[in-house]
Amino acid sequence: MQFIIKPNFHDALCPAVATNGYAIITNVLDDAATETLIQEIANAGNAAGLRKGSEVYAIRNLLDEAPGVRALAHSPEVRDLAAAILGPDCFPVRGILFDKTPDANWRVIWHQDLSNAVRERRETPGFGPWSVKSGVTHVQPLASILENMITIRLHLDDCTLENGPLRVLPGSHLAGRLSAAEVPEWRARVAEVVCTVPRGGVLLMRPLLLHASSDAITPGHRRVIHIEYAAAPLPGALEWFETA
Ligand SMILES: O=C(O)CCC(=O)C(=O)O
Repeated sequence: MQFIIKPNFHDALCPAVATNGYAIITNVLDDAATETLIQEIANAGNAAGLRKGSEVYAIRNLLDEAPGVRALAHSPEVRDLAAAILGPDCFPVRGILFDKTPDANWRVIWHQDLSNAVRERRETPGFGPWSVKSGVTHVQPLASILENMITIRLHLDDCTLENGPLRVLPGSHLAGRLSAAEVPEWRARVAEVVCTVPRGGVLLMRPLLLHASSDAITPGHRRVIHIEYAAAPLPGALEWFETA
């Protein structure tokens, strides 16, 4: 698979992620890579897609379900984006596909991403509650784990104002894990940014960044490959679900 990475992306990327909690880079995937990934996603969706009616709106455990996405997550080009933030030891720990279509349309309210996928439940101080999603154990870790992660969202379609882009509150990733009461305070204080991203582009975001998205208002796909990276093992006997 071929990718195109803009030269010198590090210059703007690191300060933007540090201050705002997110950054957008265009032209990361070329057209051929994007089409290959769309095919991979379609095949994986047939087997493992979460559906509304007949249409797939998400695929969990994406690195297992789509070998090409695992290759993408480990490719030097994409991994380098994570390494710019986390350092050279980073590795992908979870992959999810998100799509919005006319029949499988959805929204999410303001939230932080608070769950890690792990191999099995091992009680660990500061970790919990636990849940199981698509057969995989998840746990809410200490905030310090989430503060040292980065998510790379690769866009396989143009994501415009019309098809439910992610909206974010810049800087909210610096406030730790927020209580339900703190979320509306952040919304009142900080103007949201709508993250439109062209096909082939990437949105990097810290998991603790407050984000939301609305239903798509025009028909079509809004496919996003969401890959989370970490750079250190989990404490105690806990293990990331994905380690290689
Ligand atoms: O893709 C979206 O619009 C929302 C994704 C989301 O809620 C998440 O990553 O937690």
